[in-house]
Amino acid sequence: MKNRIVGVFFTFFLLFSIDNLHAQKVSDPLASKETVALFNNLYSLSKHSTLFGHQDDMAYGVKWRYKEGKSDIKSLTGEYPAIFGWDIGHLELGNEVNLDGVPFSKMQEYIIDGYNRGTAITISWHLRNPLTGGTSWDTTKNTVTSILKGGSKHQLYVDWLDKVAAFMNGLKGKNGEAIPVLFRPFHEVTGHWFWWCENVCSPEEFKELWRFTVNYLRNEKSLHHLLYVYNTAEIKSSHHFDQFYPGDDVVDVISMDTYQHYPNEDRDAFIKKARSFLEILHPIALEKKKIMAFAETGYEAIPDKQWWTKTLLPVLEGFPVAWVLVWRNHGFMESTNKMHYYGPYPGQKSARDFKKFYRNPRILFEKDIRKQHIYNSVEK
Ligand code: BMA
Repeated sequence: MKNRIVGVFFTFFLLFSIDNLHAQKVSDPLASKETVALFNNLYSLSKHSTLFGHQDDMAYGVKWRYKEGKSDIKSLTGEYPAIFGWDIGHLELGNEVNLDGVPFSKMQEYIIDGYNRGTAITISWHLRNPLTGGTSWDTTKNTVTSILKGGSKHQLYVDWLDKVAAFMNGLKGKNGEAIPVLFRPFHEVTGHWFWWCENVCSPEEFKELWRFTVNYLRNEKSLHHLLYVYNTAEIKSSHHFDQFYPGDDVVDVISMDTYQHYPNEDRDAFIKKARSFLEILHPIALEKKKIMAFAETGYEAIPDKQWWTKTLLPVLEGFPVAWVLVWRNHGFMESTNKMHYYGPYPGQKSARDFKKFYRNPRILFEKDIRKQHIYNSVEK
């Protein structure tokens, strides 16, 4: 009898351990409890739901700037998005505003507001070229080499990381807890337009840069409220994805960005392209037990009145995408002489269709996500 009881206990213990061995896990062993909760909640929610996100949503929109409580998405649906995207480009210069003119002090307030609403926060970083002083789009060769250990600009890069750490440390909830951030540095690595992209940076250099960055923020600056989002542009194969992948211990989310281009890309072509990338990500995310996301997308000025239900929803169909984020609503852009926005607003051509998209039970907005209490741990 005693042996049988021991046997039963042993079996349960074994099953429990095996299950734990295979459970999804945040990459930072010291991650704060809200950060672990966010990771676990997004991981499980993604099986049936996708958070809708918008870049710079609270700061400005088409034909308005900095109006308290305003948001193009909210004006249309009555709700904010479920995830807010922000960019800290130019923080490294010590500037007061980011590369698109958003004051960092306001950005911190918006992030805190978003967190208090129970929504998720993601941050990208269009940092300047540390070698030349140019923009992120200055693809001078060997820029990455210059900031790696031993490089002429390494110390400058470390100083920049100190500024990032100070900003991240300023994000605090009501009880003094750090606000978890889905941090997406060095995005679109498989593109060819940033100084860290694959055309000007080898896989080894990229991985070293990523690992240095994460380890510095995690171990030297003791930031334990960041989830790291690895992000590609176009991906041709799982091998292509893997080439630049810096390692499971420094990545929590795997994601890609892709946009529909006017006028030479029709609906079917875009759906096919975006799905082909997600098809590559999907088995990798499953195998690694990482969260999967569609970190940036959109169709500039949304010329297709059914873009949301006839293009974006079919792209997502069948994939456990935790969030999909559309880029910023700048409005009229002097430099290009055209409208630059990706989210709808009242009266916009796709507004009606967006409301349909909003009502789709799979797509989550502010109120849905608040109910999920993503920063509270749950027994899985
Ligand atoms: C790009 C455009 C730019 C902007 C940059 C960073 O896609 O929106 O105008 O400066 O993102 O937000």
